[in-house]
Amino acid sequence: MLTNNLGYPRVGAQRELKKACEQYWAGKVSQHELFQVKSQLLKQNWLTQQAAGIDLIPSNDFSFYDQVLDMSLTVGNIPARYSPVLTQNKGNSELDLYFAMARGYQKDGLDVKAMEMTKWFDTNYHYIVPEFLPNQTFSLFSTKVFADFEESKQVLGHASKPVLLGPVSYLLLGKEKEAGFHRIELLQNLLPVYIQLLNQLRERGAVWVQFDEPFLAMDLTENEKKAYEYAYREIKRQCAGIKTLVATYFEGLHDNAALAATLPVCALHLDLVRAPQQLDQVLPLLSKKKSLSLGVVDGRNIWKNDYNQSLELLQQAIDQLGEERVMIAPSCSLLHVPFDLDLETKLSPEIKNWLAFAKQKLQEVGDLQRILHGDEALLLQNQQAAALRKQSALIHKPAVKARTAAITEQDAQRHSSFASRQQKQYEEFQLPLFPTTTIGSFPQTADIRQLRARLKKGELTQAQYEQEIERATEEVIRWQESLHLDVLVHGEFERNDMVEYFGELLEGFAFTQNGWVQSYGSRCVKPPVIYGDVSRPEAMTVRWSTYAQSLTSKLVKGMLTGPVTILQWSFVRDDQPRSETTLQIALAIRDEVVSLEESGIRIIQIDEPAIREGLPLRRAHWQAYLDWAIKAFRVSASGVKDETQIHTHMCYSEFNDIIASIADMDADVITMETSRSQMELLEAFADFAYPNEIGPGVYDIHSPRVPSVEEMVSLLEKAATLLPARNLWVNPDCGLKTRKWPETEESLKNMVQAARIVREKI
Ligand code: MET
Repeated sequence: MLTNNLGYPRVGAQRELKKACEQYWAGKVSQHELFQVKSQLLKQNWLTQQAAGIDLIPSNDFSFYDQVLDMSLTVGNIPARYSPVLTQNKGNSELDLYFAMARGYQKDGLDVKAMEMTKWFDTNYHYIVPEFLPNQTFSLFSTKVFADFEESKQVLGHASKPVLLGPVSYLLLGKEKEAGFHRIELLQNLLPVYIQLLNQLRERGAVWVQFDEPFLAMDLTENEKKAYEYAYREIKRQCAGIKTLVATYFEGLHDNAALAATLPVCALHLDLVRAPQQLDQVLPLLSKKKSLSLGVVDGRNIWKNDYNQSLELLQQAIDQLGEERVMIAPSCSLLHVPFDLDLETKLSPEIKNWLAFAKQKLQEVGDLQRILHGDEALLLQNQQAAALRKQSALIHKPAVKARTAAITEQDAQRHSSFASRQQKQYEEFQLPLFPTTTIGSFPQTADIRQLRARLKKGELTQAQYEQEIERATEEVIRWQESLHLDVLVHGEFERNDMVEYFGELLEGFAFTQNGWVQSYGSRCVKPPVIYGDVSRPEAMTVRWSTYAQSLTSKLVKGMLTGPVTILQWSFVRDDQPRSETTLQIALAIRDEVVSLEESGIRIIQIDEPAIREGLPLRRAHWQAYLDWAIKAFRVSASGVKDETQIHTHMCYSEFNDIIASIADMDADVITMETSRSQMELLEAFADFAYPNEIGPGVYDIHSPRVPSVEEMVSLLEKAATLLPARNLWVNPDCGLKTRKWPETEESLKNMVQAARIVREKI
């Protein structure tokens, strides 16, 4: 029985890679120094895995930016617009080309934008999207995979297991840049490079090679299924003597089980955390001699493994296949969990005893093997920790559980229909047609961030800090008045982050000091940990909203983060369904909404930017998710009277296929990202005859560019041809937190002007 690991976090315990890369980009360290940092990190990672007793230790799982981009460089898939980076400046290296593709390049008289980036399946990791052209050919370009393999041999004293993004998933992750073909048709052209890679790896002494094929666990067309058969048949035919392991994760194989189980490869990896029931399905289908790698340790969450459960699955496989055909592994690459729990010195010891980060998870894989070989004490220890967690008073709040159990249909329902609410709100607010507003945050400048840092260090008292935040809030209220915006916001200066801020004020959340997880490139996030029943000990935003409202006779929107977004951007409990945790958060937010209303706030926005990204990977599971997610939003929004206007905000919005559910949220107003798509999205809302009010973003806040009055007028005119004018709002795409003040002012002035013009024209 072998132990297997699919991938390891690469940014370093103290984000060493982030720092080194950023210094390299700033020209402060040389490429040689950057590679030294890489070697240092790799060495530590490999030795940690070796010490934990992992047999199949990955190499080529390291990346300076992204493993999909690495694959593009490996197979020479470099869009032509980046070639000048090497030809124009002879001093540039392959690495500079690589970073140019990842981040754009503005030097040497060149100005090329970065390649597109998007989310890696349902994680918060972002990859660089490969681009494909008809009849494109490929050739081996970057030899990083060999270099890393050689380096691992030096460190480990034996062969590591190189990890390659599999050819079918590599193609499916990309995008066609021209019409008239499907990228999967390029498989024939791509495969020779993979075969070359494998043969060279074998010559260098590789025994096992891992192909990541997450798409095998997704919905596939017939053509895509055939591509799988073809690819791995060819690999087997042309690469004798190398052991191939195909890794699937994030979902179960479902209808692809027979396909996966009979692929001509040596081993298949299954994610038994996400889909434990697939073991029953796959075992009888598995072709003779093939091994199974059982992903029993959760690579997506931070809880200690439940050894009883894992052992049951492992034993089931051993009984059928024999020990020599079973591998023990984490469910997916450990890239998605923080590095090392031992570095957390401030977590309560009770909570810490429930957790495992990457390093501890490797230990768990080793432990499971040791238990199967007779080490009973390890099992006992694990059972004790699990029992303590089950009964902990920190987790279980009977009052919270009773409250979610008692939620009624009515709790998820506003008092009256939208039409009658809309009438009442018109009369209440007397807003003009095309009312102008913003999404909530205003520039978080260095001095605002410093206030928080100084408060943390004790250089400011709480009172001094609050005074400074009040000053910033007052200034931004006066400023919005001077711009003649119709509905104001308080600016969110008191918030570090839209989830962390609420997590810190709610019960049931814990925070780490070093729990960094790579989000994209050098950017890392530190998701909060939801460990227990969630409740709201006291009001969270009332103080700031009422302060802002007290300064002005204009309406100030209250500003909250919605339950689904808080869930999505945290590590969540594994001891109850996600839907239950979301409902608990929904009740806490509902209480906040009611408190805001009671304190005189008449418009309240509940942001749900993450609703779309929470969608399950398989379409068959969408509806079940949407049912509870939309319900949670409605519970959070429905405690108020008809006259109180509920807004929601969404970005990254590809809503076409879930528009009925968006409508079902029944927010009085939805604001969203549309400007980059020239209001295309609105067409879907129009086709659906979406009844409630909408604020389609009229300009893109992701760039410092100031939009002209004319372009916003024309977007609004287009919107007014699609939806009734009386239902339209005017606002930017998203919050303005990352912008600077001068461009924000220019842009909003133009936006207000555009609204005026459109009001007169219509
Ligand atoms: N209210 C939030 C803001 O303006 C919404 C952000 S959505 C990613 O920053």
